[in-house]
Amino acid sequence: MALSAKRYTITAALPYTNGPIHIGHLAGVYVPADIYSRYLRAQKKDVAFICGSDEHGVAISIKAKKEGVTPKEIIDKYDGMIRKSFVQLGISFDNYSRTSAKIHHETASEIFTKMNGAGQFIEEVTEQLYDPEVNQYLADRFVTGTCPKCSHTEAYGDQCEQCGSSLNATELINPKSTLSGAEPILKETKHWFLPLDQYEDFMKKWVIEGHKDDWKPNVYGQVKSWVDEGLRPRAVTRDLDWGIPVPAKGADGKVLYVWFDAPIGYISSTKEWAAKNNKDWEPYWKDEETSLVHFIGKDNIVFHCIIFPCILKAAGDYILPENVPANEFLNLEGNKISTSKNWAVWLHEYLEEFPGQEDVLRYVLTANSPETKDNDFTWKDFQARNNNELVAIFGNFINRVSVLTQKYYTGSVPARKDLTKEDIEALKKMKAFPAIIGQSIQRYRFREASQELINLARLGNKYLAEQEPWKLIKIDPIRVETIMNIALQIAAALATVSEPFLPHSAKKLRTILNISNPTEWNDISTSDDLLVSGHIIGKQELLFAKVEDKTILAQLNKLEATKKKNMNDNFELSPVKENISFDEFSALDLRTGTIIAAEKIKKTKKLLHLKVDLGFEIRTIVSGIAESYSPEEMIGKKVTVLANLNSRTIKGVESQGMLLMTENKEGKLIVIGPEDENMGNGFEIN
Ligand code: B3M
Ligand code: ZN
Repeated sequence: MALSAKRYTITAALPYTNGPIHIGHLAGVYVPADIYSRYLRAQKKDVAFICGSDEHGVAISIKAKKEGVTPKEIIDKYDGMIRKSFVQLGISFDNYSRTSAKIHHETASEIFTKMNGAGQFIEEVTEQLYDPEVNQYLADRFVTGTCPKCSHTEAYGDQCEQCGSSLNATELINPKSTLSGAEPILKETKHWFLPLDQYEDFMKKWVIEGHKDDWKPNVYGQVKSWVDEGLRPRAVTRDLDWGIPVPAKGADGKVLYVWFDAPIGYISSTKEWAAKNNKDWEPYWKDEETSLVHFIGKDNIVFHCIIFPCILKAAGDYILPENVPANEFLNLEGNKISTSKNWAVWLHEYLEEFPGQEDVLRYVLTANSPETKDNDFTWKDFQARNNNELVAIFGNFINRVSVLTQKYYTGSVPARKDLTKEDIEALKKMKAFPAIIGQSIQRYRFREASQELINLARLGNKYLAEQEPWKLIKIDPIRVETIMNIALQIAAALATVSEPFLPHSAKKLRTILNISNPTEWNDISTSDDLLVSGHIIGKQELLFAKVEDKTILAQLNKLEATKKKNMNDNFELSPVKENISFDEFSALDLRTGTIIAAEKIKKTKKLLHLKVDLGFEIRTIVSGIAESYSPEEMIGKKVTVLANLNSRTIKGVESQGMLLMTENKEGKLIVIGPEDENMGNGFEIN
């Protein structure tokens, strides 16, 4: 694989401005896209790295409704937040625009108008889902129902997030309005449809035959299965009040479907960038010698590999993506990341809580990237990767080199003398790394690339450990000059090749080594001196800091608190039962008690055989709580007992009463007893 294109248009999925960025977004899209773009720049390529906020669509309307504010307020808030956090993390977009920008409305309208004029849509009145309670058509996220493909019960009107299928709202089984909960009715309305069925041959040729070997199997496989199933026309307009008005006759009150306008946002953002930089945007989208690459998450595959390419093709002289290296999903501590459940590590919070450790997150998300399968982010792994890899390998090597250079030569790079076999070998290996890392990046294997980066630091550590300059310094100081010179070359190579992955640390490393013009990536393999002898390195400082246990614990506690909150927030309480008389209540004899013995009833899963001290007597109670409490946990517990319940024989044991209990959202039974530990037994509750 060679980087032979004349220029590169790299896009990263436009984030919806209905919430902040989390680690799932970063691992799936922005970190790999940034590594790729930074690497291309290091190769002296002409790159436009393009992104922006996706500000239309139902996701935004829903958020605004929920918070009782206007969509504009929502998009302004999150657009500001997202931009700032991307900058802090070092995501090096050449341009970050927004789809509410004038240039985008114009560009999307122009493309629609051109396609419409060329007869590329089918205008048709069809029956669509309609919410009779709020008088609104339902599409996309305004409606959920059961997916006809995989039976997931919460599929959206345009897509099922479980199986990735793209859907028309009318295909949902048991549809339900997310606005009112109402069952939608069907109502006629006119829409503009993109006849995807007419693009089947194009898709077969372009992707199924053309990208069989160079697209990731997960991406290729998804596209192939859709094309094999047969493509159906898809509406590209909606009856909504938030979006880009449809520029056509008879389209009052209609807007463009968000997935029609959003990908065009890449083009508008490129235009905005070109205008700011006195460039021509067109070659970045129209010249065959441009390589267009879309970085996205797997839920966006259909839009970037089928719908948008068909739009580009229909719109005329546009190029098609050369690759769409979509990632799988990242989970968090074993559970699916969820914005609505606040189950996420939010970028803006991370940046606040881990100042100066931006690169740690970049590194962990790369080293554990969901490239070929879903992956799990855990705080323990975060700590381990930082402490065992960044600190113990990379940081440790740099620290040894800079401390010893200061100590032996007051910071001046010593000259190499005669080289041993080991020296030659170390230099040779070092020179091979830029190409090895580059190859992995070019193949979109960012995890592998990040491990090769650490391997380069490992090489340096191993070399020092074997040569032991700290032992030789007294016996053979001349030899030590050569050793330290070679170690310094490796450190300088790291300053160059770490840049795409760890831009903040690469900068710091350049300060530590006092280099303003690091050796170019491609020159490392042929350069003999990345640092010339006599060069004075900078002040020693630590490149990476250890992450302590208490920091990890704090994060885990935060997640635990979220779990608790969700449990109580989302609990559906049962309706109140019919009233009873006071006499009926008084008829219940409730007593305080203490469990004095507990054991499992054999051959049952749920039952415990309990002995309860009621003060005036000891009762036997059989209780179905074995899946929630172990016998050991029960012994000594204060409980409330219904003491005048007819006895029942369960599994051969006579049960003489019942314990009061409730059940939490996860189905765990919770024993209800007197709060006071010193409460005596047998006291009546009334
Ligand atoms: N806003 C994606 C999403 O977060 C969507 C991407 C648009 S890319 C043109 O699923
Ligand atoms: Zn599905």
